Amino acid sequence: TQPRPVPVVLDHDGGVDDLVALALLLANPSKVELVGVIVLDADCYVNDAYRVSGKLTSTVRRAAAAKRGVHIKPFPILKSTLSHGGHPFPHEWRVDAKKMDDLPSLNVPKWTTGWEADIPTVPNTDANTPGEEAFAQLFLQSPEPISLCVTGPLTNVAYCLKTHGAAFADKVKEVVIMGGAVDVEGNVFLEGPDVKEPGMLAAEWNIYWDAVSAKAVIESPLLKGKVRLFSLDATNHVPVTSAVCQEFGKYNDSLIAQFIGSSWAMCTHLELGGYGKGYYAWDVLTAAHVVDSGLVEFEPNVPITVEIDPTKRSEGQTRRDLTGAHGVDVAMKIDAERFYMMTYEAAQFV
Ligand code: AGV
Ligand code: CA
Repeated sequence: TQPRPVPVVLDHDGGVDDLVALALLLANPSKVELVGVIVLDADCYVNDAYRVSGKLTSTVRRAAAAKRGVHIKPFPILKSTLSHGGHPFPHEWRVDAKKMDDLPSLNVPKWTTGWEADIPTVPNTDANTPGEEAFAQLFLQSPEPISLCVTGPLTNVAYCLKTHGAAFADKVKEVVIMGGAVDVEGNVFLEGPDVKEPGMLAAEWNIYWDAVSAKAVIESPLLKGKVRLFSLDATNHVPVTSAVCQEFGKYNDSLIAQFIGSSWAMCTHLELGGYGKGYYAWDVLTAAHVVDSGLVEFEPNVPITVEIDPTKRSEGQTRRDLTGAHGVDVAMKIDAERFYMMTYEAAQFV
């Protein structure tokens, strides 16, 4: 008999790959039961990414019921009110969710009309409850531990730990995080008048955006043994190339293939270099682990410390710290072929 699908919450920040990660989770209802999604105003403008999350969810849910007789339970989609002014993501990246909101595959009337009404609220919360608190309540009110997949900065999770402590942490089965760069270069390339020094920084963007929250989560004693880190060490193995993108043309009769293919097509120009230096399936790989835990081998219990000193050039760096009390599991060996195949399979779901 099939094992029961694992309950999963996705905490994302509306980048192209965050939303492709949501598509991957939605397309695997026999493995994953999404019980909630929260959107953070980091690598997006939160209202755009909220709309994309809602329309994508309604599209896959309604099409799965109509075409496959598969019933995906509705789940809350929340907007975090938290922000962090320090290091905003570049505007050119943050507008990607707005472009995705206009994709034809997300605007098929029968799949999206009235999508807002498909979204339930979290029990015991109302319209005045901030999204991050409703997110905490998803865990507190759950009868069983939930797998938490975080594909943006760790701001919401740090809020939950700070506000609810062990009551929250006890309901977390594992926290699977896209973030950091352990043995490889970071990806925060900043130049300009407001930057300390031009050139490469040591940090990865999700950690850099809110290093204090990242430190609180990655070094949390309450989450000991539960943190799995998908740093650039792993995600560097899954570039989004034109060849990968064009493969989705084979499945163009499917809505999810159209959605992923056209979303990736907005990113492949970064192969050419310049600012940003390539696009990767960072968050999709991270989500793929909760669908199929056989995809990745971890280096277990790596003691990691997060640099939070804003006067240092290495702010946001995640480095090995041999004096650390306990470590996190860091994804190191990736079966990239198997990963890409998973995305092509998901593309054909509806
Ligand atoms: O550092 C990777 C994280 C992932 O969560 N994000 C993008 C992914 O959603 C920030 C980022 C780094 N480089 C980027 C990013 C780029 N070239 N475009 C957009 N976002
Ligand atoms: Ca992201």
